[in-house]
Amino acid sequence: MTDKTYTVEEVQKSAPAAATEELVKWVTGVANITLPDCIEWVDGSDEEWTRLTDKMVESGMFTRLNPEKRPNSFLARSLPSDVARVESRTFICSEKEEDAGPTNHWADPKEMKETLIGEKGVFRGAMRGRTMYVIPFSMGPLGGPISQLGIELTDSPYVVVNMRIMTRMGAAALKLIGEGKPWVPAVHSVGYPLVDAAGETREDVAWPCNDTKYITHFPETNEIWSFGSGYGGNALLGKKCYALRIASTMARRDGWMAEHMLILRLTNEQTGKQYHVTAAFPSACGKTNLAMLQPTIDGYKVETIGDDIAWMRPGKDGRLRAINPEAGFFGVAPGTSYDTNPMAMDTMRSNTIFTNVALTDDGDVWWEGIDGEQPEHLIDWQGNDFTKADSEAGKKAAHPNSRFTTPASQCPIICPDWEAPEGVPVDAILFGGRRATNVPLVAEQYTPAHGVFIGANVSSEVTAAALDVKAGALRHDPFAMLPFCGYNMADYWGHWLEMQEKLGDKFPKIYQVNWFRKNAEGKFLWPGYGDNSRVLDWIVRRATGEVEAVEGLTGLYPKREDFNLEGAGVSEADWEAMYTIDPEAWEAEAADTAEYFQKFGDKLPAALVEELNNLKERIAAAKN
Ligand code: SAT
Ligand code: MN
Repeated sequence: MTDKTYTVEEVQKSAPAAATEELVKWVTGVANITLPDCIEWVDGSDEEWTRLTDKMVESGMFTRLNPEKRPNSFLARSLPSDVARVESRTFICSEKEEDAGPTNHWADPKEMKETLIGEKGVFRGAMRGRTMYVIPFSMGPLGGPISQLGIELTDSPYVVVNMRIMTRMGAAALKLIGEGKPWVPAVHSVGYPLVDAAGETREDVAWPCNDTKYITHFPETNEIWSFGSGYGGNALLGKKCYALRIASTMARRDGWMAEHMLILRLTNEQTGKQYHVTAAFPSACGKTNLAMLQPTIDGYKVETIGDDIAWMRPGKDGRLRAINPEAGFFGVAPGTSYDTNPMAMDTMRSNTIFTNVALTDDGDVWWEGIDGEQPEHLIDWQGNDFTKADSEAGKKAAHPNSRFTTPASQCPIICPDWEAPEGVPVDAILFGGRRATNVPLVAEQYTPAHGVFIGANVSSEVTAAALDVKAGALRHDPFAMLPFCGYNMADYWGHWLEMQEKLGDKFPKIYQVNWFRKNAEGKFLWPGYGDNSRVLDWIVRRATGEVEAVEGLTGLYPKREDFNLEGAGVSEADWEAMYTIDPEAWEAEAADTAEYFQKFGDKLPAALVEELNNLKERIAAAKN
């Protein structure tokens, strides 16, 4: 058979008037590699959403949820081989290997391009029999000074409708591109063509994907090419691929920061004073819950700005200003309930896409940890009958990394300024991970460089958010950016130190937090969730100079009498246990840090070596 080939003139005719010649040429080029049946330029309209979701219900990719319970909402079930990010298949293709650094998988850009789009490249004919969608999108409020544009080409309608929730997608973004604003090209294919090179056809499946996967980034040319997966961060290329990996390299070049952080506003209801806090935690460690926190102590109000990514730039006043580049939340479903995160539950009442959760007999969603009794009968995330006996046998009805994609604008406590193009001024930065031992509830930096040391030292017990990393094991996840930093991690630490230097005392103070410490019986010492407001309260009172801190081994600790534990159900013994800092255990931590730092050779900033020495000195003093 002879494949359809596209001419620039033909593609131009199908394109909206705003499409530039450069864009049309690029689209034509990719179409002539991937060979789709047709090209569709998406506009982000309601009509388009309805048409695509109807089509997916018809094809079996989507199950429409009961409109009386969950209006305009859908369930998708992926294959067990495609349920999360695949870190081992994620590549940074910089010219020099050392620019990807020891924490990334590096590939030579020329060789990778050959693998992707060479004569035998995986993208060759990858879209045969499918529609190629052209998705113009903005990360951040349209036209804002911190925002950036992109175009994703994809053969997945699932990606289109998810991108509509997660980004500002469609005609308005294309208009800005048409006006000559720079944009990042991103190409995605599920890698499941419906026609082969010989013209043989095959039926589509509910979740097309490919066992071969490549999630690739070319930081020098700002390109993204992703093949073989339809899931989350592998496929919604505005998110981790662009807003973190590519953006982190752009940010280093241009003097800003792209971070794996939530953003919230905390208002003191007595004084009316507002504080903005950003916080980095590894995937599936509770960023969404903290972003939507319902304080258990009086006097504070929390409003949500973002739950996953923060782009931060120095403002005219010299302070760091943050925007959420996303427009939706792609949150972990299991464990989310009216008890743990009522605001997330209310956000997803309608217009939401659920992936890999369970289905109830009345057409609603269910997952482990949701409110109420487990129904007698469910359909699990793989489409099988599921009863309480299955739960008792240890099976899960929802996949541990099952997700909701839901519009941020529907969050009842979304901050009125969440779309302020110039962002909000950041007052404090938190770093945390899941640590059963050693790390106390909250510690403040001694100095800005010590703050960077705190970030560089984040370790966390691995969650289900990555497919190919053993869950439960402790791993270093500096700044919660291990899977997301697009360049050498040691250079990234250097960039933080430079930004601190540039902003001087306007740079926000850094705090280490840990909600996950356990006692000897394996029980969590800290209630977490709404009670994390107590930690924010202490941080704010530090900022106003109202309370002093005590010098501890890993940072500045709260004085017990300054910390509001009233009604928290935390005993004095629990508090003691959270602040038991064993110098021997920290000696082992410091030795481990020293070994980890060695990976980075002479790129490791001297300031971090000094901070490690300072820690060792504090340990030695504590042992005496
Ligand atoms: O990368 S995803 O967007 O799939 C989710 C995450 O790991 O935070
Ligand atoms: Mn994340």
